[in-house]
Amino acid sequence: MRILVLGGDGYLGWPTALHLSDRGHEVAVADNFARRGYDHEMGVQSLVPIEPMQTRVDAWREVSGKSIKSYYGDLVDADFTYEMVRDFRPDTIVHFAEQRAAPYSMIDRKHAVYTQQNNVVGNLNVLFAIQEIDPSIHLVKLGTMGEYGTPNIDIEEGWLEVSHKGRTDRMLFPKKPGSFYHLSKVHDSHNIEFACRIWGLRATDLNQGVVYGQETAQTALDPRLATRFDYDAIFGTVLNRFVIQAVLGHPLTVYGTGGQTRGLIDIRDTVECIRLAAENPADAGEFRVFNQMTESFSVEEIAKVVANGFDGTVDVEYLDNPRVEQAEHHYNVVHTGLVELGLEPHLLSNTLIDSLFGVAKAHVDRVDLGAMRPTVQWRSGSSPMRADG
Ligand code: NAD
Ligand code: USQ
Repeated sequence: MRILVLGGDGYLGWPTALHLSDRGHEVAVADNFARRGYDHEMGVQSLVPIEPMQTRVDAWREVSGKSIKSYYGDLVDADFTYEMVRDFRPDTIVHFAEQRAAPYSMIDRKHAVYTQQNNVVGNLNVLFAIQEIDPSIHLVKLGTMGEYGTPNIDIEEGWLEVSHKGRTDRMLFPKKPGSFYHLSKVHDSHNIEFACRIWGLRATDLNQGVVYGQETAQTALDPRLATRFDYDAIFGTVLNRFVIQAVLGHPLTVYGTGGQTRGLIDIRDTVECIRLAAENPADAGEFRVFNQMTESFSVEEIAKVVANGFDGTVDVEYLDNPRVEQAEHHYNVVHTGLVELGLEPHLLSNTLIDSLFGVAKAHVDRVDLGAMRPTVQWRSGSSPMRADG
């Protein structure tokens, strides 16, 4: 299969490209390197050093004998997007290429507008390119569990049978997202469902939970193949941050009471879910949704898992929650679709945590503590990016 990975320089896009190439697919990646630009903007860097794209693809060719083609450009630029799709002629497009940090989208008006423009317009350009160039291309789009929010009913896989005043219909599951970033994903989902319904496109929307971990079978083959590992309060995700905080002797920063519950997934399962979705495409006209998560934990439980796995003292600090989220709530998610396709989940275990502690310890001198504590306040409308900024 010819698979084009948009956002192929990112935390998840790069290991996914390697995994698909390893499985014998013809892979190309595309990126505008915006993520490396946010690092400059915020004055931070990935905990694990990452190589430029050219070095990455050269290293992969050296290690595996396989080549990955690379496109440099911005999906918001429709000419670039169309030319790339015409040139590579993919069977599947895997779309990771969005601004993905909730706190970044909540810094101020400028960052909220950038996030929604980048994400919604880029995704629309991809949809139009597919429709005009080859409507049989399967779009595998990264959505997020946060599109649903935390409703007081069980969360289904994308669709809900609704009975109202004696009549029933199958509707998109209601959305109650928690940031301008999460809202951009809701807008994307609606645009994709519309394109499937009106143009007959085929798409899989993967509502992914919070990802943890840093290594996959392929990235571990050579340090030049490493993917990024973010720890700062804007791009670092909760479990990865707690691991690094434990290693630093920094208290784990639990927001609020830590009663908020989220779906989680191991990075090794992320890359496998993408392969399964790509190799088992949605039908023409089908908007298929999978909830791409394997376990649920409250933030306090995540802190306990990390503290119990670490061979040293770990303190937990309960901070006033900078976000607006429910402290205690119902959370029961259906996530059987990917398991039915063959996913065998890696569940959160001390083995993984141990290897993550090792990664963090090896690079701990690269941590900038000024970027550790949360500064972006959901209620404020305008926040500094860093404690010292
Ligand atoms: P990331 O920021 O590391 O990677 C995204 C990549 O897309 C970056 O390399 C960036 O430069 C590129 N990009 C952004 N806008 C672009 C544009 N307009 N044109 C071309 N390239 C562009 O993010 P990630 O953690 O790898 O996440 C990838 C996707 O998965 C995102 O869509 C995110 O919403 C989704 N997701 C991530 C997580 C997680 O925990 N990391 C969880 C659920 C869903
Ligand atoms: N949290 C803490 N302490 C921290 C960091 C986070 O208590 O130091 C809490 C947050 O309040 C939140 C939860 O942990 O309740 C998750 O926060 P996060 O920053 O790990 O994840 P989130 O902002 O939800 O975003 C991440 C990715 C995003 C993806 C999303 C999946 O950055 O791209 O869409 O996870 S989901 O959460 O399912 O929507």
